[in-house]
Amino acid sequence: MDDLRDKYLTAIANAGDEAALENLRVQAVGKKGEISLKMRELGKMTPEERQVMGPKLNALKDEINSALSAKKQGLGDAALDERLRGEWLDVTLPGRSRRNGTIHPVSQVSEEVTAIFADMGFAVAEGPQVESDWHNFDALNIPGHHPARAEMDTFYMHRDADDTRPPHVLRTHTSPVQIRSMELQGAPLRVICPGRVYRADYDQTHTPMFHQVEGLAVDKDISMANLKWVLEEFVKAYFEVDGVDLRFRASHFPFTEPSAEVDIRCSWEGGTLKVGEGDDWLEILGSGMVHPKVLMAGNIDPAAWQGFAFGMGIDRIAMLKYGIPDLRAFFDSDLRWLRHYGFSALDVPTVRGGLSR
Ligand code: 2NL
Repeated sequence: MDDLRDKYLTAIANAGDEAALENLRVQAVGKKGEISLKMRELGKMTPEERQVMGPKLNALKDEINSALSAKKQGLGDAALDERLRGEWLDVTLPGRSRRNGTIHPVSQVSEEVTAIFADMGFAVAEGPQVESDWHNFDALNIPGHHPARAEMDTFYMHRDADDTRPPHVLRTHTSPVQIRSMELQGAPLRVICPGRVYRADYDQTHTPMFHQVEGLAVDKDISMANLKWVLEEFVKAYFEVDGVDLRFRASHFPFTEPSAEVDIRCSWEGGTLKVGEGDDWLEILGSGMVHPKVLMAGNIDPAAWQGFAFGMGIDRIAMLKYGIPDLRAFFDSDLRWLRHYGFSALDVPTVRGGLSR
């Protein structure tokens, strides 16, 4: 027994790493280890022998187990010390100039759009991405049976089977934020609402999450003429051109009456977009005069106030301005793509200082 004890305690003390230690553990106290086999022999002994040998073997097993775990702890500490020596870092060194991350085109364009509309007196409003179906649909004159609800490929939140309330939705547009702005602030009002929106659609030109910016101006005597001027100013500033022709095409949205889709004059010479020249037209946004029912949903009296509203896709106008061909790459988090299409965090877009440099 003493030989056994000396043999293992010496070997444990000399074990060089955790693998060697594990081998020793198996050899000594593993299922078929030397000590375990000895313990199995207790059964063949006389009761008197067993009374002496049993406690001795148990004590030896305990002693070896504690030596094993003490050594294991020591080896672990040594390994950690070794690793920490290797990972030593001088935090007083100056920062490296090679930046990895960049500002994503979606963030850049949101900032650009915000700067342009801020310059025309629009505030930025934000709201929840999980919306009540009332704010997302009913308030916007899209009742339960309306085909627009089905067309929107809405994501519905879970409801228990015995819960009869309509389920919340992932907002399909940022319009509910404007409803909330009307409820909270009343008229007069000028806001833009940029943010994430969700529709169950995925192909070359659609992702289930994308970005939208909508604008709303409510005041006395607001007309389509005001809408046209604001949009013209926006397009010129955004595409950084001196002049641009806008074309208003009659359209239909449940939340505006009349409604118009807006195209801008452009050319695609050599595959690159030029805004303000050429004979092609490019659709960039939808707009119209706010439907009286929508003003009422926002607690604004449509007999006293009018408003215009518009909405456009941020991802889409980012692709157009910066020549980005594939929408899906927007959401791949690919650093190489970001280094190519991303922007410097230090160049903050302003109307007078320049939007993109
Ligand atoms: C599009 C068209 C549009 C609106 C959004 C809106 C919001 C309120 C009231 C009335 Cl609260 N209208 N938003 C109006 C017209 C068009 O978006 O093609 N978006 C990508």
